[in-house]
Amino acid sequence: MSKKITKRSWAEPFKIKVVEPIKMTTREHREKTIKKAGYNTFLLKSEDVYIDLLTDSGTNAMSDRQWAGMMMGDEAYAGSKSFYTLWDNVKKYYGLPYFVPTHQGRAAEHMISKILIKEGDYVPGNMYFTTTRLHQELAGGTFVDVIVDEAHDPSNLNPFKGNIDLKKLKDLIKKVGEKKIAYVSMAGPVNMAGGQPFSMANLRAVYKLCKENNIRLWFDATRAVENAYFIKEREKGYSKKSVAAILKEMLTYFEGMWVSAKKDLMVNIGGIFATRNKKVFEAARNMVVVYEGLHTYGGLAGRDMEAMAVGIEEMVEYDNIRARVGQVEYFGHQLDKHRVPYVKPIGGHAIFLDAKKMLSHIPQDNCPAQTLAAEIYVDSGVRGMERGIVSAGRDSQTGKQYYPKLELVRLTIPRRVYTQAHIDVAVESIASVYENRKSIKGLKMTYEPEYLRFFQCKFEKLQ
Ligand code: P70
Repeated sequence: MSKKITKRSWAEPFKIKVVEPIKMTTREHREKTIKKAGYNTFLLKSEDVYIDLLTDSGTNAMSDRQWAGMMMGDEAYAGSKSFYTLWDNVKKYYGLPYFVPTHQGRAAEHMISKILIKEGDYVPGNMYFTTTRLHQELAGGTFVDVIVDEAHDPSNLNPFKGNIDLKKLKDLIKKVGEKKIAYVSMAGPVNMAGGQPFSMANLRAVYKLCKENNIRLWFDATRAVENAYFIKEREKGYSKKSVAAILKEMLTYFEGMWVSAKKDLMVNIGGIFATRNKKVFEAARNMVVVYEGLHTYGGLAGRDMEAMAVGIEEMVEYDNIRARVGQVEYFGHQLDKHRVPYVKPIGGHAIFLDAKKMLSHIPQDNCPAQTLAAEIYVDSGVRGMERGIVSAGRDSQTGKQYYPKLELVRLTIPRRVYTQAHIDVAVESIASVYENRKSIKGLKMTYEPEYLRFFQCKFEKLQ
């Protein structure tokens, strides 16, 4: 007699129509290619990678509807129909009236930083993000981390480790005065903390505090749909609300947002700058013509805007976001079977291996996460990304090295691209590297560029 089935499986809400071949290489080949790349996974050629978990940015599979939209793109220099189609969906799904397209997220970050930050200002936020902080600093601001302490502890199970610590924010306001705070920069889920969300209750409290002190509140909504999904799953009072309704409610608390559309929107390129503040909008619309292109295409082709418009509709579909986060959860649960340490709770877009724990014999100065990412690549051709001391970089004023508490390797899942079998291969490889950890030695940096060094720096293996 078979056992009674009590729990049903879920599956992806799509089937595969087009495939792109990938191929496994030999260990010998990978040893050569990673050495040539200076042990930096960003410097590998993608043809030398088997399963690419470097990022979910621009690496997503578009739907047939999105591809059909590409054919409908209006490539007019001014007043493109595709721009208006996209603007309609920005209004409808994010609820913000004013919109400027950009070629990707950091272009929108550049604009908001230049518009709102004055020399000597502070920009508090729930943990830094590399490009976000750099643009804030280049505009003359100083980023201040006001995320809850739990975010820095990979094994703390708080379901909302992306929350802002209100006391930290209040203390900063008291110390520097509200006039010195350009805006509060809130992201969700928090990428560098392991894809951890903030709660609606926390957002409401932050909004109230900002309002009382006349401080603007801005949103890095790059993966906001994942945050909305976590609110639905984890926060009291939200289980019956749709992801779309939660997303829209989140946006009511912000003056504006920037988005890297290469994530939630499941396109290969694109960014959004949107706000309810007409003055800020006018400044952005004027700035975009200097750096990006006319305000009705902002560095994008008409077809890109068409694909983004469809992506907005698909990103909030429950089955879609559940399968997306579900695949990350599956990855984590398989790793649990091998007792591999990673950041918990499992985040929205990636598994973040705890390299500090996995390679506890390697001092932080010898870059345990950078080392681990290189070792996994050599073992199986699976590519991940360092998120530790190398990514943290240096204080822009003193040049001193930052020492982040988290030393992680991010294995990011592109949306609608890989199957469960690919995840199984990645899990086996990580488990095997973990088993053989004692023989692994650290790295020494040999080349360091000035900005966002993690993209291009190079290393040598310690003997
Ligand atoms: C990633 C990508 C991009 C990103 C983001 C958040 C929360 C803004 C942006 C910028 C790409 C990346 C960027 C820097 C270092 C490594 C990887 N994140 N805000 O893989 O958007 O890339 O479109 O300019 O995650 O996480 P864009």
